[in-house]
Amino acid sequence: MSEPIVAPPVAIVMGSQSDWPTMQRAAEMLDKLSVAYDARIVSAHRTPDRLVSFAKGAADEGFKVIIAGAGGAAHLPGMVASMTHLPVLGVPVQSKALSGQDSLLSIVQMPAGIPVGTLAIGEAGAANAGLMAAAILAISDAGLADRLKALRAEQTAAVAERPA
Ligand code: RP5
Repeated sequence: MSEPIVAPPVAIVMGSQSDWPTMQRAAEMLDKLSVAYDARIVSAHRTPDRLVSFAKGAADEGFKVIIAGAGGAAHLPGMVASMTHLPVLGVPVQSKALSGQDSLLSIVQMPAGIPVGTLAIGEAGAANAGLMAAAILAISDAGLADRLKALRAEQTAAVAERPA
């Protein structure tokens, strides 16, 4: 009997191809932890129909956590969150005009009722979104929890006591 096809638990969506260098940091963290993901470009402004069909169908597709990154007037994470009950982690991509302050404020200031878990601006936020997605999944996956703890221990061991 063939193995059942298991959908990747994490969706990484971003507003533009130009967000990918930032959002790749989330993908790298998930790779390190052997968590499967699907990365897609879904723009709130340029591909609104794609946004609606992705967000409304995400749970049925088998996703468990969504990481959404966008820059500037960054409506993507909030719009996705408005159409799914899945946890949405928002990554403010560093914009050219306002260094990501615009992205941050437009993602973090959600009105009560529709939460977006907002991370830091830029690559650190994307990396932490990957780790946070893994931590959410690790609640019900002991093997992943062990891999997450091992990654933390590795990180701790890599910090020298004194500067070189
Ligand atoms: C947003 O506009 C995207 O998330 C991106 O951060 C920003 C700029 O997009 P491009 O003009 O580079 O496609 O929608």
